[in-house]
Amino acid sequence: MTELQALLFDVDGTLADTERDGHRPAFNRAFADAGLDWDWSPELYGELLAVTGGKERIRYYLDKYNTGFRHDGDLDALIASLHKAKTAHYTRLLAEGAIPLRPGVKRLITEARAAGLRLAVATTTTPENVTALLRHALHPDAESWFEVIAAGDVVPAKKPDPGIYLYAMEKMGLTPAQCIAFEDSRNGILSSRGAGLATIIAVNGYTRDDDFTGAAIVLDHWGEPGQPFSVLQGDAGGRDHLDLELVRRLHSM
Ligand code: XBP
Ligand code: MG
Repeated sequence: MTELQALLFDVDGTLADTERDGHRPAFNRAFADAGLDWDWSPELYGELLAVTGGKERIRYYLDKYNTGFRHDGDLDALIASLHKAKTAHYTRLLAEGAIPLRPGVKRLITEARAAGLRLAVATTTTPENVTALLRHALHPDAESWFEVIAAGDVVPAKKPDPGIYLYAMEKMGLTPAQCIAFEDSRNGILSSRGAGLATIIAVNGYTRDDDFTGAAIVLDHWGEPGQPFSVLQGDAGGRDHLDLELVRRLHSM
């Protein structure tokens, strides 16, 4: 049995519930700044989450939900500028402390660091978004706790492509058998499993009904002592929160 060496974390939906009240309003503010009347409701946003990556999501919206939109200039440039404004709004929201970490995240990361496990991030979101979340929601120095922050356009294809996880492991000199991934969505698990990783899922409001075939376990959240998780799929061996012992057990299954 290969010993567990590293924990690889998705960010959006996994470390924090960022989509509905973070990314979504940031997109809407960027649209309003540009004089566009586009408004992504919580329901519509749930459908747009089929596509990962903010720039890719705007394009998908235009292709599928706003087909009447006409732009005389360079559409790629418009999307890039909307996305830049969105990132500024989103990181400002994080700096204001608008988005907390999900239950159990800080405790597990602290436990993993104390045990000498290596940590990395593998996400489709923009690198500044990761830095801002880690700094404002986890710890001012938290960026330095992660050996690799693999994010955004560093790989040619975003999740569900496995590229971002493969990139992180290559940088760390680790094999999939030495790592475990933490995810929240169908696109996330397709990426992590595609990279050969055992995967722990904590769902959120947008992903509760996703297909998580192949997950080591599916939880409603990571749990805290006194704030137990519910097991939606798999076997937690009678435990009620995700600690390192349970992570190691799930990795060895
Ligand atoms: C996250 C995403 C991202 C964010 C927006 O997916 O899909 O696109 O919603 O980020 P995952 P950007 O959790 O699977 O990584 O606007 O910075 O692209
Ligand atoms: Mg996610």
